[in-house]
Amino acid sequence: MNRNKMIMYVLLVMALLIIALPLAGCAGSGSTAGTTAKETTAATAAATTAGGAVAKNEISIKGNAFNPDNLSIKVGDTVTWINNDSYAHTVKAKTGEFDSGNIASGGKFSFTFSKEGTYDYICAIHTSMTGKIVVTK
Ligand SMILES: [Cu+2]
Repeated sequence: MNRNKMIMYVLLVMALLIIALPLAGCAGSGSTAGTTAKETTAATAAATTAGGAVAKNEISIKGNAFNPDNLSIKVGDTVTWINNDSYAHTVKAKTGEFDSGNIASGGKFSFTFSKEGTYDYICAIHTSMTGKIVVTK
C-alpha cells in the first residue's frame, strides 16, 4: 500500500497548499500604506506694500509754485504742503480758514478740511503763487 500512502500524502500537501496560499497572499499584501508626504512649499506671499508709498493729498511747493495747484478732496481729508524750495513760503487761505505762517525750506504744513467748499489760497510772501482746494462730501 505504498502507492496509496503516496497519493494521500500528495493530496494532503495539495490541500495544505490550497489552504495556505490564500492566507499567504493576504499576509503578503499587507499594509501598503505608502505615506506620500506631500511637500507643502511655504508660499511666503510677500505682501510687500509698495515701498515708495505715494502719499495722498500732498502738495509740493517748488519754484514758487504749488504742485498740484488744484486738488480735489473729500470732507475730512488732510492736505499736506511740503516746501521743496530753499527759502520760506506760506499757505494762506484767501478767506482765512487756514494760514501756515512761514514754512521753512524742507518744512511741512497740514490742514484737515472739515467743510465742503472751494478754498483758494496764496503764499503770503509771493502773492503770485496761487492754489485751490476743492472739498466735496
Ligand atoms: Cu512763497
